[in-house]
Amino acid sequence: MYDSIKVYADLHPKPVNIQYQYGTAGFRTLGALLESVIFRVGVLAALRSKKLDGKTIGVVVTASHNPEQDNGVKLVDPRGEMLESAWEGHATTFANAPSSDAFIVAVENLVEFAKIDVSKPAKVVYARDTRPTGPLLIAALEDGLKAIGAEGRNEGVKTTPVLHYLVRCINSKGTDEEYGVDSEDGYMKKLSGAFRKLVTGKTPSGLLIVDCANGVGAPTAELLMQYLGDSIPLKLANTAIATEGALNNACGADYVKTSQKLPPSLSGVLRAGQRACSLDGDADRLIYYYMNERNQFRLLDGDKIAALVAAFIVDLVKLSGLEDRIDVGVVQTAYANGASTKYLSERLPVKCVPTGVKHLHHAAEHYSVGVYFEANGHGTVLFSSTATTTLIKHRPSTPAQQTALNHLINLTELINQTVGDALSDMLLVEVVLAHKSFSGLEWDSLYSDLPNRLVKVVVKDRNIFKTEDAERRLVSPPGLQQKLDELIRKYDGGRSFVRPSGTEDVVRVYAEAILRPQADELAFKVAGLVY
Ligand code: NG1
Ligand code: ZN
Repeated sequence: MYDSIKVYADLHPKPVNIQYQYGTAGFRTLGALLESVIFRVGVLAALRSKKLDGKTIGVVVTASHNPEQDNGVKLVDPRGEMLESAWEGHATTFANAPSSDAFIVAVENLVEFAKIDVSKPAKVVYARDTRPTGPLLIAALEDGLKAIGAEGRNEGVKTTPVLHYLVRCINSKGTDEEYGVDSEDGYMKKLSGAFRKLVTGKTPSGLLIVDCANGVGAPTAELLMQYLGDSIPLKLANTAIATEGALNNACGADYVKTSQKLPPSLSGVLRAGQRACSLDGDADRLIYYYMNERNQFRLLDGDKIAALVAAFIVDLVKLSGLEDRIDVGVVQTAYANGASTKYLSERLPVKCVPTGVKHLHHAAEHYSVGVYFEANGHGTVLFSSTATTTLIKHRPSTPAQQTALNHLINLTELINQTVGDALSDMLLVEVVLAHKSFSGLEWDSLYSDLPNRLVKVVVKDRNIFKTEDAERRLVSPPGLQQKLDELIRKYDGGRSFVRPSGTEDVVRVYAEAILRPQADELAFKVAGLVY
């Protein structure tokens, strides 16, 4: 095994003077710099599979909302969840081994440290997004699998959540927790079947425009539409996956959330009262928006989705008579708008955790039904296995209870339990809007966002910024938090925090206040203190 790894590793040498880090979104940098990393990730994925007795591990080659020239890679654990944290460190060690010999030593160390029986089988399923560097990187990944003798299953171009779904299906096959048919079609059938049941008898609230960010969400949404038929009127926009430079360019969820603007390609297309949504480059983030009657753009972000969905589920749990047996909770990060936290806290328990989907996901697992969304549109709803069993076994005493129960059971099928999926989340939002007969305006009126500002500050060393209390307070550099507290106190409804980014070499400053100019001023003053 080691001889073969060495031969292949020499084909994919590590560039000198570059340090890689498996961060909250896996490895991510210029696609041209990732060949050696992805080769090594292939070997790592196979070792993880061997460690877990031949269970299938997933690998997705994507850089999500980043520019087209970037790329990245994430590993998926057997239940379709993100890679266990301890192995993130192993991934970083593998990626940074300076030579093929050093890489072999790293492999030997891991085998010994993690007590891996290398004679076990290894299975890896993988996919990529639409980036031009994808095919070359997939070839490097395949070399990694060949080098160690792992069985690979190439899923071609797929969204991140589809790959997570596939991993869960493959590993749960034949168990009593079977998750679904292990194909993209199987997933689309599952989603569309549950959606149709949930909207039976409801009137869809008009055409929904779906901005696909010129990425992998486009072909997937097209396939989904075939399964949805006339159950929902959808129109896809920004579907140019073959156009160079188009991916995430002036479109997509990140563009809309960050610039708080309509993608220029939709201006003149989206009419007053009409709503649209944007996916990101790997279709795991979703942002909604609409034009109000004065033709102004209004954003409906991840916090608004959480508010809409959590309140809907709480009502269904009450209506089905399961209030005492199923607890619903929401998980947010410090970036959640203060108004959303207030709205949600008045209705159900809300927990704040550090940034990054894995923290939200784990915290959501502590509830029977855990709703989590980042403000930027990453999120899903988790039903615990006890809750799912309770739903299936419950015998309601009235027809109204039965209807609510059926809706909850169908929601467990509609919502991706492994990771947030923009398309599944979109259908979820549409279900709630149809049930409540809400337009964008009514949804928006659940609460009014506090004006807020997010700025990036480039600092000499972001590692000196250390936080506590779910990243809401700084413990280092010493004395800085006290200065921030003094400043924040001067602003009506002021809230601000500073944290180092996990994906970029910057420090992020977030600020909100009752009035727009104050939120802006607070953000810039805090940035001044940080710089
Ligand atoms: P960082 O760069 O650590 O702030 C960003 C997002 C996270 C999450 C990750 C992973 C913000 C402020 N931060 O993390 O929410 O989505 O990327 O993609 O949006
Ligand atoms: Zn993404």
